[in-house]
Amino acid sequence: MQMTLRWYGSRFDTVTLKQIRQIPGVTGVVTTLYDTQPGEVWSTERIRTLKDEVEAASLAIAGIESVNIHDAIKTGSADRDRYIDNYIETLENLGREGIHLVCYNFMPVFDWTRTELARVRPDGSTVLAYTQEAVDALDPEKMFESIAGDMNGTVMPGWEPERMAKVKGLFALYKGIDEEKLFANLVYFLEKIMPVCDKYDIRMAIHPDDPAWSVFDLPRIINSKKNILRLMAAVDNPHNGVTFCSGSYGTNLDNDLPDMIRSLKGRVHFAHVRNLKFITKDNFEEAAHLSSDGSFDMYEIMKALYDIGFDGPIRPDHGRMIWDEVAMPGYGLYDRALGAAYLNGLWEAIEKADQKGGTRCA
Ligand SMILES: [Mn+2]
Repeated sequence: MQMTLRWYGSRFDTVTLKQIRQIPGVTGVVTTLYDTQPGEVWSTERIRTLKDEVEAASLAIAGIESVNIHDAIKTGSADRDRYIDNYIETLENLGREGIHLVCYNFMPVFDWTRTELARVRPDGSTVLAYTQEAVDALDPEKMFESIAGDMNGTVMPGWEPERMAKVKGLFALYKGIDEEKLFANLVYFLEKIMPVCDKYDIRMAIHPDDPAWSVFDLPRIINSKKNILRLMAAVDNPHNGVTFCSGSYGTNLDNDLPDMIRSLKGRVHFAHVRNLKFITKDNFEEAAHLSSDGSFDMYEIMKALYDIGFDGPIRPDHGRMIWDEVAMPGYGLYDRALGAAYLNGLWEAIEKADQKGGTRCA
């Protein structure tokens, strides 16, 4: 595996490439052209500039998170092929620049949902949190306003103010799109892009829905073992793979994370590894990566990744806000650096135990 950090680009991120380079064991970033709109073609020139900047800091671009999907593709509207053609052009431009991993999601309207961005934990750190009760009490159109005050002046992915200004229209767009239609639109999209992925060896890695159930009656399809395996079978090409995000699949306690990883052998192209602390099954908050700080056994998650021979990029996911850092919620430097160091430690121990005579039990 390759340890990485997500980086939003020098114009948007409070964390610098120089800082990332100094986290032990981190050799790359997963990044994006944060100011492009879904549906826009990424030019070779801009990709190259981004790559040069990352490489000048002695890091590599391990993948793109994300190339976002236009709503026309998700809703299957009459003009979707035009946006798919643009997506293909972006993939070609990325492939020619030697970038072989693209993370994306297929969630309608909201990329991810949290009801608090700065819940205080017993140790005084602040974290993102979710309660179903708060979602049920909320008018979805007011979702953005309810959390915007806690974004520390940053623009959070999927919650861009321009997009949120159109929330009412977005809900109208998805009227009549149920889970089966959304799934069919996803399969249509993947079938169209697989030839270019085959040509340039681009691994597409779908990010799960977060939380892993329907919110505001919007359809959700990438949320369980059954559903993700259905997608893998529907487009049975190794370039159709997943971002295994423990914190997203893990929102549903029915998801057995190590078992899911093992069932996805060969299709896990990217891993987001983080911990959650459950108060009740509908009320959870993000925790430090350390197993004992949350509800997940992080060793078992890393062990499962090791056992399936995972060799892609991995990153610590959201971090707590600690040590008075002011950054995008979830994306500060300090706690993610601690997370990377901890995950690296788990991996080293698993690897050495295996080399000393243990066996891989894939
Ligand atoms: Mn994730």
